[in-house]
Amino acid sequence: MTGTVYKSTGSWYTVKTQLGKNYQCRIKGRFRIKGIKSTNPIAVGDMVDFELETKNDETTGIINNIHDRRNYIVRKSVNLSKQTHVIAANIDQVFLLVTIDNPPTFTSFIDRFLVTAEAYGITTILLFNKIDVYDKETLDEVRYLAHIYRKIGYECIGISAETGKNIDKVKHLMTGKVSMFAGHSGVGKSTLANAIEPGLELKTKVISEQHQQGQHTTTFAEMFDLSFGAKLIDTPGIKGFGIVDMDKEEVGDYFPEFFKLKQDCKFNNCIHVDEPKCAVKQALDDDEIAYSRYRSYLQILEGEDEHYRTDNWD
Ligand SMILES: Nc1nc2c(ncn2[C@@H]2O[C@H](COP(=O)(O)OP(=O)(O)OP(=O)(O)O)[C@@H](O)[C@H]2O)c(=O)[nH]1
Ligand SMILES: [Mg+2]
Ligand SMILES: [Zn+2]
Repeated sequence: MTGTVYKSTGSWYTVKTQLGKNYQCRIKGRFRIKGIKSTNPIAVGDMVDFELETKNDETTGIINNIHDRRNYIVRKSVNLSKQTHVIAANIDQVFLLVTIDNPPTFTSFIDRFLVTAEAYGITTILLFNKIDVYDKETLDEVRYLAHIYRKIGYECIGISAETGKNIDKVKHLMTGKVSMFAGHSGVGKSTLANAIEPGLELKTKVISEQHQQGQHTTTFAEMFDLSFGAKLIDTPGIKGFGIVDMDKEEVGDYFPEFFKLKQDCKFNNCIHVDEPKCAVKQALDDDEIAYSRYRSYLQILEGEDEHYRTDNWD
């Protein structure tokens, strides 16, 4: 039998067949995919083959093969273990939810996420959530960030999962596709999912309860079939985002606005740091490239992991 992984809790996988039947499956023995060293061999979105096994009147599945992935999103933990974890596989697009405060999302995090998505060729749309509670100054910050990222080519939408503002636009973009919701814990991923599909009733948490460290409301990634012909993967909040190993010369290719200028740099292997006649640095001087983007670029180049700067948010 063949199916798609809808949920994974570590040892059990919920696999849905094309006919819409769910099976609880396990992996037998060691299961490794060439080239990826990750803590989870199989992720939500994976296509797998499995055999049924019945014991004591209970039918479960044993996964014996995983189909090649079209793409996947990984994160590297920023703790000492440096292990990578595949968040989801075979996705069409990611909606990265960003909030300015409660919790704060810094550009270093946004940029790291975008680099990872670019590296795997996955379209990312930025959703600036909670615009219903922002004061004028905070809204200006949203506009400024949206301006920076739109100029690069990323679609940006200001939304409120609470009031429903611009939710129709998100639904429209999701139709006919597999979308993943990503972002820090507390940005409103599950609240947005509930606003889009009221029957889902996913668990969400009030902000005051969330201040205890290490608290995630959503603990496992899970895929849902929505009523308007869309698939959604809700994911647990991610904190720091370590970039999976990349060559220094490669990093700039995943900053689309740098990549466009690369051909104008004097040296074709320019990494836009100390080289003379660098088109990227020229564009930075001319305010054509945002300083925050260049700063993120240098951090990634130096291999610095992102350390999330507040203690309360996970
Ligand atoms: N004012 C306002 N609050 C929101 C909005 N969206 C979400 N919230 C609140 O933010 C809090 C966190 O929302 P969740 O949906 O649980 O956040 P999450 O991103 O799923 O968090 P994790 O599952 O921990 O990753 C809840 O109290 C929501 O009510 C919004 O648009 N406006
Ligand atoms: Mg959630
Ligand atoms: Zn250059």
